[in-house]
Amino acid sequence: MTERTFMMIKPDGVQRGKVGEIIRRIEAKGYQIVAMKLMTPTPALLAQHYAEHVDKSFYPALAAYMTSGPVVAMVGEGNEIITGWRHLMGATDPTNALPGTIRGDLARAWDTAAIMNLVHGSDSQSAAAREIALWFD
Ligand code: RTP
Ligand code: MG
Repeated sequence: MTERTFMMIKPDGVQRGKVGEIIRRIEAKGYQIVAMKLMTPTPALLAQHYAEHVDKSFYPALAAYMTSGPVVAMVGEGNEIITGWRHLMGATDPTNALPGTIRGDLARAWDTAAIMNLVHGSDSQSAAAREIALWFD
């Protein structure tokens, strides 16, 4: 089923020059990028985006990481893209992310307060709809 998801290259991906490599992998899979912009998230936007995490102990570190510089916000479209993009990203913790995934191949498995893992993808259809509406007009 063709669907849309919200995809993001996080600040470490932009700062470390991984934008081209990550977009290459998205396009190699056959997914279409139907919207894209470079922007630095405000703390308010980030708190809405990560509403499920705002009360967690790691949230201050996550907010500092995610507002540290520009991100690439994208809407992707393709068959089963919500699940497929999560597979392309790999596991949340780069230590556990398998080789062949973006996080497994490119993220640094450093011990930092926030897990810096290059990319984000919506985890359900309801999250995708909510996040696309939040990040794009
Ligand atoms: P995302 O939402 O960014 O696509 O990542 P995810 O679903 O794989 O992971 P999630 O559990 O939603 O966590 C969101 C982001 O918060 C950071 N995090 N840090 N220090 C920690 O224990 C910790 N746990 C999560 C990561 O950047 C993670 O991607
Ligand atoms: Mg998540």
